[in-house]
Amino acid sequence: SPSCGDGRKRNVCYYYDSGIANVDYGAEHVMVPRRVAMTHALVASYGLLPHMTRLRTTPATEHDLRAFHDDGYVRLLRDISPDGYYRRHDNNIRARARACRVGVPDEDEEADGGHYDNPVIDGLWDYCLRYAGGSLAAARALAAGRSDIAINWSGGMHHACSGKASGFCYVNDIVLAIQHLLDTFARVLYVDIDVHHGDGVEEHFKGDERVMTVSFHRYDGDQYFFPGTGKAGDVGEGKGKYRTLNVPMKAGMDDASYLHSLFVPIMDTVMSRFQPDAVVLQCGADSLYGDRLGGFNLSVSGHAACVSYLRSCNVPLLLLGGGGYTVNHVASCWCYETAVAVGKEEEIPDDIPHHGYEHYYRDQGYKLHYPVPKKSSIKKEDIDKIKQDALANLRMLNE
Ligand code: TV1
Ligand code: CA
Ligand code: ZN
Repeated sequence: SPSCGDGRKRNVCYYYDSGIANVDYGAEHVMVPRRVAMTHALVASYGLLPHMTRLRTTPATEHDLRAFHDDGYVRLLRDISPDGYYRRHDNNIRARARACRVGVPDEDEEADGGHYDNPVIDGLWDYCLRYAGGSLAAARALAAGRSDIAINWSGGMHHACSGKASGFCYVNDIVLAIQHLLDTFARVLYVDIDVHHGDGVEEHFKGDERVMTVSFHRYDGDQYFFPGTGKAGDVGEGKGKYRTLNVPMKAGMDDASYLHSLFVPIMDTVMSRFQPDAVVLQCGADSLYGDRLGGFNLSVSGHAACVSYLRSCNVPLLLLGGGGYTVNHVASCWCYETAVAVGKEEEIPDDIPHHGYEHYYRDQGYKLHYPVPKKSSIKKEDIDKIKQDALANLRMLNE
């Protein structure tokens, strides 16, 4: 049964590459890779590292990326640099970049005044190889049976497509990791709790019967919310039909509605119908209360309950990062989820320990579990409808 929760110790492998910490998307940009260094510092200061196997990550290779990405796109990521692109006015690389949506604004962004989702940044190629390398190393550890739970908080870049960048994501480490898991595991379940739709992963596996993708996300219908896809009626196609599940929700989702009314009943059904041999969970922390972009009201413990749920299923589990734009909240969340992975969540104190990034937590009173609003604006009828739509789609699976 999916709820075979037990206190058994898990062998947790943790991948952190400090080479990612100094990557800079630009002064104004909302994506801040330093949040992963903050997470790591918090994990260390809570004394969680000795409970895990900490493994060196080796950057992915060009060959690794080609398992999913187009040749021309891989070459562009390798060849482009801020100097060559912004200053030398190389028309060839500009044309290639435009085609791959790197460093160029889309129509709406142009109007926004030059805020590019996917800028040409210093060390772009190295950054892509490193975060993808972490997810691949984690997938290898699970496939080899060396680990029960493997963690790469730098990964989870779910929007990247085979030939283009999208939504702050250049390389899709999730697709690469799932492809690797499929060499060993017959059925892989992908679950995405980032506030945005996991479109890049869904798109690649929508016709593949071996992979089921489930995304919980904000979807505003006519009111556009990035990336604008992921309605309940999108269920996959061909042999993969009904192995794509979308759970679209309005802003304001709280723990009770998200977890008890949707996540748990839906995932109970997914687990019993699909019976995966491995699970990949994208833990985007932009679904937390107070995120700069998200608009959901989840608490750290509500978000982490999703991790706890999947851990209790006793299936090899890959935990990845993703979105998350209020960096102190992100680090609090991923640190607590690391504690959940090693089974120490009840032992770590709520007071943030003294450490180098301590001052970032001032706004949350130096508490790991910062407060979220008690009152909810979510209507029970709306939640029931979302749940019924999801369960109706799941009834079609294996019929
Ligand atoms: C530079 C500087 C870029 C400030 C981007 C918010 C910025 C955003 C910025 C931003 C921002 C988006 C769109 C519009 C598509 C564009 C990691 C129709 C204050 C996984 C990606 C969201 C989410 C992209 C990624 C989105 C993830 N929102 N300030 N950009 N055009 N882009 O809406 O799922 O979390 O916002
Ligand atoms: Ca999602
Ligand atoms: Zn997101």
